Amino acid sequence: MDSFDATAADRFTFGLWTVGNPGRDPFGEPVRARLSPVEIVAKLAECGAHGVNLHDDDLVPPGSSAAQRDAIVAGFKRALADHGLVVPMATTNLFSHPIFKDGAFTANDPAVRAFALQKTMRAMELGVELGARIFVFWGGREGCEADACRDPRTAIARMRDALDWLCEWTHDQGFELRFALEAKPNEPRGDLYLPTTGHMLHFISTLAHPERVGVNPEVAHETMAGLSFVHAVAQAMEAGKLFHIDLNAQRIGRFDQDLRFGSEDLRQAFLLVRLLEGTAGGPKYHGPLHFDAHAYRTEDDGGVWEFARGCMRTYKILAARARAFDADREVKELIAEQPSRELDPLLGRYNKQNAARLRALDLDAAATARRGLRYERLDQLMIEHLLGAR
Ligand code: DIG
Ligand code: MN
Ligand code: MN
Repeated sequence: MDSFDATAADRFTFGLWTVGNPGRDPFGEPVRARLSPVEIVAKLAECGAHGVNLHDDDLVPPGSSAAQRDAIVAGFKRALADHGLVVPMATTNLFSHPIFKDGAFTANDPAVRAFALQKTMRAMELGVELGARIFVFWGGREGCEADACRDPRTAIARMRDALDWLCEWTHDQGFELRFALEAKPNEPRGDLYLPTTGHMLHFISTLAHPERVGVNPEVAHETMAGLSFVHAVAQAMEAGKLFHIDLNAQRIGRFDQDLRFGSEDLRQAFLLVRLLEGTAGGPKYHGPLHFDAHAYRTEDDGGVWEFARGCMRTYKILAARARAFDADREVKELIAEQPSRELDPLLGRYNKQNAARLRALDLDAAATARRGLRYERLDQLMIEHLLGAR
C-alpha cells in the first residue's frame, strides 16, 4: 500500500462490462470466465473503487421474468451494501440485440424506436432503483453505412424526439436523472451520428430541456476522431455540461481500444488530469471518474485487477505530478509572464469608451512579434515533472 492506492474517496468507478469483459474480440472467443456482478462488486471494493456502473443487460439478462429481475436486483443491492459501493451511473444497452442493427432511436422502423424507448424506460427504473443520478446515452448503432437509407437530418430529429420524450417521462416519474450524451465517430457503424463531444454540445442546445442534458466524453472516442480530448473536456466544463466522463487510453488511427488509463499518451493524460483536478487554478470536475476500459485479452483474472488498480493509480500519480507542476515557481512565472496584461480589462468587455481607447492604442506590432514566449522551457518543465525529474 502507498498513497497512490485508490480509496472510495477518490470517486473512481468502473462499469460491470469493463472489469467483467471476458476478452472476446471480433477475431476471437472469450479467454476469461464471466464474473458475476456480485463478484465484481466485491473485487472492485477490494481495489478501492467508489462505485460501479451498468447497462441494463449487464445485470438483468434479457428475457428475465419480473421475479427473476427482482431477485437479481435484490442480490446486487445486498452486495453493494456489504461492500460499500454505490451506483452513480446507469445506461441502456441499445446496441447488442439484433433489433438494433439499423440503430435504436434513429432507426427507420418505428417498432425499433418504440422498443428502444421502452427498453430505456425500464433501464432508467433499474438505475434509479440502484441510486443512479446520471444516465448515459451512447448511440453505438445510431449511424449508417448506406447513407442514402435516411436523411441525416431525420436521424438528428429522431434522436431529439427520443431524448425530449425521455426527459418528459423521467420528470413525470419524479426521477432525478441527468442525461449524459456520449459521442463516438464510428464503430460499430461505418459512421455514427453526433460523432464528437462538440457535435453533442450543439445538439443539446436544440433540445426541449437542455438544462438536464450534458455530455459523457470518452478519451478513446475523441482520439479516434483525431481531436484533443483535453480541449473537448475543457469546452464541456466551460459550458457546465461535463456531467460524466469515460477515462481510458487510445492510439489514433486504431479501433476503439479502451485501454488502461494513461497507458498510451501520458502527456495528454497528464494535461487531462491537470484540467479535471483544477491544479492550475481553474474550476475542478467533481463528478465520478469512470474507467470505461478493459484489460488486455492476454490477461487472466489477476491481470484484470492489475488493470483496474493501474487505471486508478495512474490517475492519482498524474494528479500528484500536476499539483507539483502548478506549484513550481518557475512554471507559474512562465505561465503568468505577459508584458501587456494591462490590456486585459480593455479587451474583456465591449463599450464605446473601450472601442475608442482601443482604436487610439499605439501598438508596436513588430516588437510584439519579436517576443519569444518561452514555451519550450515551459513544456520541458512539464516533461520533467511528468518524468519525476523535478
Ligand atoms: C462505450 O464507450 C459506451 C458503452 O460502454 C456505455 O454505454 C457507455 C458508458 O460508459 N460507454
Ligand atoms: Mn470506447
Ligand atoms: Mn464509453
